[in-house]
Amino acid sequence: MFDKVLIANRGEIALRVLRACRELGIRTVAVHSTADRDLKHVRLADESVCIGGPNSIDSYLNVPALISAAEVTDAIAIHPGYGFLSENADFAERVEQSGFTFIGPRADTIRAMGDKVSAIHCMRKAGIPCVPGSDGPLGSHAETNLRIAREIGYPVIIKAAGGGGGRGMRAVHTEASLLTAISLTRTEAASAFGNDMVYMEKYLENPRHIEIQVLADEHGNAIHLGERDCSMQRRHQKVMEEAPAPGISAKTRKKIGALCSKACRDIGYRGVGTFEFLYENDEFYFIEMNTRLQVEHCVTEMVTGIDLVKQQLLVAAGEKLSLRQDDIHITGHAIECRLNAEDPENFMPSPGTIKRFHVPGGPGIRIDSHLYSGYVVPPYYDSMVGKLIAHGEDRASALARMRTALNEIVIDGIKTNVPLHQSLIDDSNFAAGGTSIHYLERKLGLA
Ligand code: MV4
Repeated sequence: MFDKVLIANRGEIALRVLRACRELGIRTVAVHSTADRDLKHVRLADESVCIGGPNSIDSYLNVPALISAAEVTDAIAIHPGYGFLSENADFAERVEQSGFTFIGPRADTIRAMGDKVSAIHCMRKAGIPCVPGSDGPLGSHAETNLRIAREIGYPVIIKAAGGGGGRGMRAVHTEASLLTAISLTRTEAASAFGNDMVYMEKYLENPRHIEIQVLADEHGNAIHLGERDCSMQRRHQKVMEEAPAPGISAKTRKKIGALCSKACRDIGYRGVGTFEFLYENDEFYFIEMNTRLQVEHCVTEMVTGIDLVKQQLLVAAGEKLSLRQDDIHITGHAIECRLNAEDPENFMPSPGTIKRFHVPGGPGIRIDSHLYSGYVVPPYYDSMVGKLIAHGEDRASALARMRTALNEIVIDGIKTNVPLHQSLIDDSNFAAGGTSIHYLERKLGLA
């Protein structure tokens, strides 16, 4: 196992990774910006290094500073967390070229999945069901593009190969607007991603977002840990996630899960990963693969009893997976509420000093947060300040525990989205389960 790991992230995920390292007897190096000296994990880490100014570009995205910090502290491996450099293939390559282990997939896997056209190509070849579409990038021939859309049938969606996570896409409802939509998406993609490649898919109008968690070692073993429903989102920011997804049978889980683990073996995947699907009329359609640990990994941990971060560290160190598919059982139901430092009315960020922080407790309650009384939430980073997770023997019990916990939690001094979660937990459509990706925005009157 690694002797020392550098945690190239901040906030709750840096703390989560630190805890997993501690359990495995790994020493930790925290890196932080000048605005983040008082982060909880910085105090708990064995060593810490200030790597630059408050803006992410000067610190958490500063590759030379991160590599130098690993060099001066004699770290063996670098954990990228999520966001920042976690899906940057060039960073993974630089880490490995500098003699450290990147805790994640190989750089070429990250690169292949980062290009959405190439990701879909890989997955189609591996037998994963994909959205009917252009089967490759669109060319510049107008008649050909019109014919592709006619064959798929309207509505269609134009997406940038360099996009993902909701960036660089445009739905097209009529033939009259197709060619303009292609040009506009192409131009935006060129300036946003430095890549003007675009592709076309059938536009699914009311899907759910269901993703499959996978875990693979570098010896050709891969398993899946079931699915999560992440449909409750606003402007491509997930608000609540749950596992298992309402209405997905054990038989369906086994079928789609087996396809994902087989695809991992086919592409030589290593580490934790997520296959993102749209789910409509009882069918799964692959859209993207995430090559990082995700924010919502906790709901999978709660229903499987597996520590995904520990597993991630073990496979990164070259160990063989000790878990087999038959060892994986889904027990009960888990829900996660993302806690954001934001105004619950207008969603504007609400940084500031935490005057009081009281955490809820009791059976089945977990809180992953770096907050403490007196901590100052800086204005420079993502507004997520933690996650509240409730597990119960079934969905109704998880919901009841979440309702109790949301009533107990105290975060004074800043505005948070706790009131939004309270209204959602009491929403009758959410309680019924299986609402679409558009539900929350429509409820809020935004769409
Ligand atoms: C789609 C789609 C409908 N049809 N693709 C948005 C984020 C990116 N991961 C893919 N996205 C979508 N792709 C087809 N063919 C609708 C979305 C979409 C969405 C997907 C998942 C979660 C939230 C979403 C919100 C709006 C649109």
